[in-house]
Amino acid sequence: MKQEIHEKSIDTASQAMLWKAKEEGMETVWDRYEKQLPQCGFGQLGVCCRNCNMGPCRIDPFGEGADKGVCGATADIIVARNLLRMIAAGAAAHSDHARDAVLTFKKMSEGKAGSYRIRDETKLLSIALEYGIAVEGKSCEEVAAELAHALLLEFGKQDGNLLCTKRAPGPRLKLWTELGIEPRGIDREIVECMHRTHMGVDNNATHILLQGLRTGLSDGWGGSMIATDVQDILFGTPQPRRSTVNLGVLSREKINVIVHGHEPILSEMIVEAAEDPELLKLAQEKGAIGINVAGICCTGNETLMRHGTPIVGTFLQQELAVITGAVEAMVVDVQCVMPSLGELTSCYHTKFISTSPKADFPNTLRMEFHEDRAYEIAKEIVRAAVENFPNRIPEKVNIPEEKQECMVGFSVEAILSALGGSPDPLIEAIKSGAVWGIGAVVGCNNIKVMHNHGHVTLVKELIKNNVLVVTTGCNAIACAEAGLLLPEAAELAGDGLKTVCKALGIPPVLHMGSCVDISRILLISSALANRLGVDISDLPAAAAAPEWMSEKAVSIGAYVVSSGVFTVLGTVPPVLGSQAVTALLTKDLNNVVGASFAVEPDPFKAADLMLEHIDEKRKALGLESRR
Ligand code: NFS
Ligand code: SF4
Repeated sequence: MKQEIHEKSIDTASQAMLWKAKEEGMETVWDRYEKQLPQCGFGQLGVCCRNCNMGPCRIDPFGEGADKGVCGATADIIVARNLLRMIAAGAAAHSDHARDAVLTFKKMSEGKAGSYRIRDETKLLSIALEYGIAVEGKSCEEVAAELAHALLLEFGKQDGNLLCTKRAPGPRLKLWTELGIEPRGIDREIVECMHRTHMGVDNNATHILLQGLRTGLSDGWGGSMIATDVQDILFGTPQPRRSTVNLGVLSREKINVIVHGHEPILSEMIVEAAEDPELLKLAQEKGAIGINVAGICCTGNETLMRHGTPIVGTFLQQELAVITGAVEAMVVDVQCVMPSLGELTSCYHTKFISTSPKADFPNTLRMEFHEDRAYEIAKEIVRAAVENFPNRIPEKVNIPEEKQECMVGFSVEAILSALGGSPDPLIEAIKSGAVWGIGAVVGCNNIKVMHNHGHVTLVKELIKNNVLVVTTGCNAIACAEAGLLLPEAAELAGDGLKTVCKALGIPPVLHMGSCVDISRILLISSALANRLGVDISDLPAAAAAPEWMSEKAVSIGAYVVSSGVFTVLGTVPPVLGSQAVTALLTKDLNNVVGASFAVEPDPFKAADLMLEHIDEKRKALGLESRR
């Protein structure tokens, strides 16, 4: 199954870099995928188990070979256990990111992380109140210290439930409590997944999956939400601003520093260090006219929406950025960083700098990041990039022309303020049918899907049908590259949505941030449901992850569905080896949490499924519906 370059990505800048890679004999993720084909059928179905050393075991999907693992585990048990481990890993990634944000916040409050300060006092105070902290007569630092303490308790809590879930509408919270899936301590849920999937513990697929929902909820309404809150307090709550995206944001004359990964704790400092007069002077001495910081993946989304720092690309563009030959430093922290960057950067002048004490990669320059010396270390990193500029090899430099303008930074606060302070105008627009519904489209790129095709096609279909789209993660970057994050993109929307966007001056696709910021989507859903006096599952809303690949996406899927939102997956999760698990996820969950999953690789059909669902919900609310 050899793909031509124009079949690999819808983005012409990416295609150009794939041509360059071919000419220069560079291997990319597309080549490695081809070498993996055909991928293992047992793995695709989720029916292999390595959870103990009597295995590995696998179940024959055709019913001819083994129908049980050595211990007697059936396909249902094995598939459910594997899925639970994916959820645990995803929830762990988001929540451990949150923990580091809270620990930085704590150090800041103790005066031990001098480079950081409180940027959003209002948010600090309102969240402190939510956690039952009295704020009167206390300094911001004192409040911050108490809040940090309360937030840290959420991770290691041994009694009671998470406090963040109280933000969910009453009926939803009640349902979780009745089902026994109201999350307890965040770490506890993740540990319990690992315990339950150990050989000979939890061997009932439904029971296993309920733990999956609870763990997902501890991510969405716990870890991810805490990450968003604390990052807003420390770095500012995003407000709408303009920026540019795609490989063309790399500069020919400036030093290019890419920040890639997920945690803004470091990238915030890099953005600041890139404006340091001393480093700017050094840059000039090295023959550059400045320092250009640009992002990839979610750390990119974080600096994009808070500072307007440009974005180089989505997950599948990380290697292509290096192949431009114009990157002085690829600075990475955690998550979604391909280890292949080690070998690739060594073929160019690019310095591959790994910074997280948790994450090292082949061939990196280790420059470990610690909050107490945050700015100093960020300066050292940027200095390493600046000093690398003279090593750029002019013959190897080819930066694609493509760069696209975008409007980003729609936090819940920003959306409400665009609406004049309350969700009512949006509710009125939904009632009148001008806005037919809300579509949350999120998630990764996956090499199994033509790069950005699923994202862009699905989102275009939705806005054409007057569905207002909210987006995060790599979908947001894909939409930005396709020009969909501009008020002018309202021209591509149906008449109703077009009118609303023009009246408010907003794009039809709202960039709400990084993947942990899907918590913002939960909160806006909660606000709409509360205002309408219904549950989230009653809203004319649907979600999709057209090109998902990460375990984080599995955890996200678990909490979005548990929160009551129908979710369409564009790539097939490894569950089809169990009819019971498949039926549970795609049907039976409806009777449990009022929402379920669907799997639909064709983005047009996926849009239809979402529209159908939105129609049903409109009808149930007594609103005009089409079908
Ligand atoms: Ni989300 Fe963001 Fe992208 Fe997927 Fe990776 S960067 S945290 S996991 S690939 S959307
Ligand atoms: Fe095989 Fe059971 Fe061990 Fe899994 S836990 S490897 S199915 S024996």
